[in-house]
Amino acid sequence: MGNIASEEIRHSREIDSIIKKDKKNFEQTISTILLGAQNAGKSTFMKQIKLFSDHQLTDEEIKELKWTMYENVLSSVQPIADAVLKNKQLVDKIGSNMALTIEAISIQTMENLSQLDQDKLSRFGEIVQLFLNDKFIKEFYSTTSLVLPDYAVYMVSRMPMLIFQKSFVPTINDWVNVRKPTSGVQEFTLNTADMKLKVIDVGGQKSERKKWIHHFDKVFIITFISAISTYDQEVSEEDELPRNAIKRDLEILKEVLDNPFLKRKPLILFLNKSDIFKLKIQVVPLEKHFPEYQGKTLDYSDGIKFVKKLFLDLVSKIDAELDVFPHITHATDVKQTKNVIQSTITAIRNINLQANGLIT
Ligand SMILES: Nc1nc2c(ncn2[C@@H]2O[C@H](COP(=O)(O)OP(=O)(O)OP(=O)(O)O)[C@@H](O)[C@H]2O)c(=O)[nH]1
Ligand SMILES: [Mg+2]
Repeated sequence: MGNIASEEIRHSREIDSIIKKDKKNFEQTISTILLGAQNAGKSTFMKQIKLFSDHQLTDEEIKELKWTMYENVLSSVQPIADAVLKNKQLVDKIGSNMALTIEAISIQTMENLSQLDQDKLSRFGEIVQLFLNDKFIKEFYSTTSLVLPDYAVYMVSRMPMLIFQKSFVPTINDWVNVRKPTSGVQEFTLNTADMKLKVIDVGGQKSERKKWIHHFDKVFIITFISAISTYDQEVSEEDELPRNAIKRDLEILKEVLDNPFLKRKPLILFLNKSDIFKLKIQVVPLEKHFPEYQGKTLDYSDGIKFVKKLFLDLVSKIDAELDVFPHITHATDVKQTKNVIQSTITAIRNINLQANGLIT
């Protein structure tokens, strides 16, 4: 009898100690840093993480968002306007009035826009809309090989006339689709039922990447993002020679994994912009940029498998034992990304429990 009682007490003490250890564990803040080249989608993930925790846009954010959208519209339409102005045949076709309109768009600056009163700003929106509605220009930009920013299609679809109006209130979709390069660092802590997840967002431009190391000692898990839709792009940063954007991402990832602070840190890998990849792979063969590709030509699923393998092979070459959690993502899709965030949180929780010896 006495033996059974002492056994029960011992067992109950063991459970108490696990709960206590667990509680301490859950009170911990776990940090991850979003890494990747510029334009990969890091800040978009940060926004999605905020939305995951029911973030509402503040007045300040809405105001800033409007101006970022104006900037994005301008930098989407200006390359088209400049290209039209260089095309003499097209200028003859569209007529002198429209040519003047296009010149007004071509020379516009954000500084100038910021000094306009609301009426003039709306008038500018109308001009942009006239330009976009012109049938010759529509035909031109739907067939041209001009490389426009990723957000151009979205911004053009958002009816500049509408977004330059006083009454315009940006939406959550606008928020996740705008482009504003990050400089410096932004942190956000997501409170889940049983842990705090601190997410650190940094800039991906080469000059910003030099600052990443300052945060590495706080990081528990690495999140690396690559825009896989860039498989056909040559990029040249600062004074470097141009190189394929995916190969550049692989080199950045290699540097990250080789960093002594990040040795053995688990890796979440977001192969992002899968929506653009899906459209592009139907017309731009992967083998044109990666001659070693042996999958079916113009095939989404083989293409994804190949790109994923490039990243996983690199990781296992550096550390065959490393925990890697790859996801194919479309970060501007709120619903899909919510699921990705949920499964990432579960993975991080499990890694943390394992690290604390609470599960094997
Ligand atoms: N179509 C599409 N656009 C995306 C996706 N993810 C991000 N974007 C867009 O790509 C642009 C760049 O995204 P950001 O999140 O600002 O990129 P970033 O990695 O933070 O860039 P830096 O701050 O310069 O390092 C934005 O306009 C996003 O809306 C995606 O999966 N699909
Ligand atoms: Mg950013």
